[in-house]
Amino acid sequence: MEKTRIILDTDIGTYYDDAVAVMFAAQSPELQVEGVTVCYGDTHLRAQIAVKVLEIAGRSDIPVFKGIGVPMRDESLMFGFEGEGILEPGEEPTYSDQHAVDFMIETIMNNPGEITVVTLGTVSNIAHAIIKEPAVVDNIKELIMMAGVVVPIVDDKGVRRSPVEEYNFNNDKIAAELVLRSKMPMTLIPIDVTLGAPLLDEDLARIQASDSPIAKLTARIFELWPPQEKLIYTAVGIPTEHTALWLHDPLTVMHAFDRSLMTTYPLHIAAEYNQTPIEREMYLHNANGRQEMLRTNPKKLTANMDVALEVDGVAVSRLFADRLSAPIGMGLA
Ligand SMILES: [Ca+2]
Repeated sequence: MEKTRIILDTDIGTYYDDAVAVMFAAQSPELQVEGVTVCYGDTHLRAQIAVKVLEIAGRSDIPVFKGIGVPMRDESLMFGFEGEGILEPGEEPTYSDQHAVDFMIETIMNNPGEITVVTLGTVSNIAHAIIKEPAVVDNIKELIMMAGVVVPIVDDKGVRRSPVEEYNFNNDKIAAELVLRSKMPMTLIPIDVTLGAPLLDEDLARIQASDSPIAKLTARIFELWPPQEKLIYTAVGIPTEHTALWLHDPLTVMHAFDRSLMTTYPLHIAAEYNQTPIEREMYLHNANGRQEMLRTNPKKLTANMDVALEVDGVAVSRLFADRLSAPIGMGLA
């Protein structure tokens, strides 16, 4: 089997699903994970968390690279539940000395047309890679991003069930703008689609019943998460009865090797700015004192990327549980 070669770029540590997405990638025989790169905020801590997660998954062969922590403009938000349940107190795993941006450039340029970059956080690292080596745009195979909102979800009573702005693009808006304009081959997996893929109860039960170290870690993360998710939902004004164990990031990794799980359409997506209707303490105000948010509404222009619009949530949940309840080492096959 020819493996899909990926660089997995993640803000592991803040939200629960990055850690399980890294374990999912490590357990996928279809993937050759060239490296895990980390972005946004405390990238030293995130790199350490990634090393620990890969060690638990029996994949210390996958190198980890610290990347860009500071957004291109000085505004950001941070949920901050950093790696709870993953690193033991005082534990200091070590990672590569090479910078994530240099690793991305080197890997893409040495393997023209071979490397897919999958981003699960801000797109800061790939944006910096484009600035430092513009030829990555012509040499990358594909950029798959979990980011943006394309069709905000409203339920039959007219209540909003998904955010109108999305965290990953908004945590480094200038990087997002730069990447969206880059003309590289791109697929966008927006949050309105990933909200169609919750982990189903029977699949969670399979993970909880497994003795494998990744299943145990996944079960622990899923236990810690729901109260934090409720806090976040409350903060962004979404009814908390709609919370679930969303598989945003694992779903995005799946798309690197399985195109049957989501339906994609070619669309034109560009960054535009709106003032947010919701006052949020967690957002820093920009220089004008405004809470300006990046939106990604499709435009009636020539398509510049593929955008996921539908997902087979049951198949996603099943595949996720298959891999995370299995014995470790599956990805080495
Ligand atoms: Ca993430």
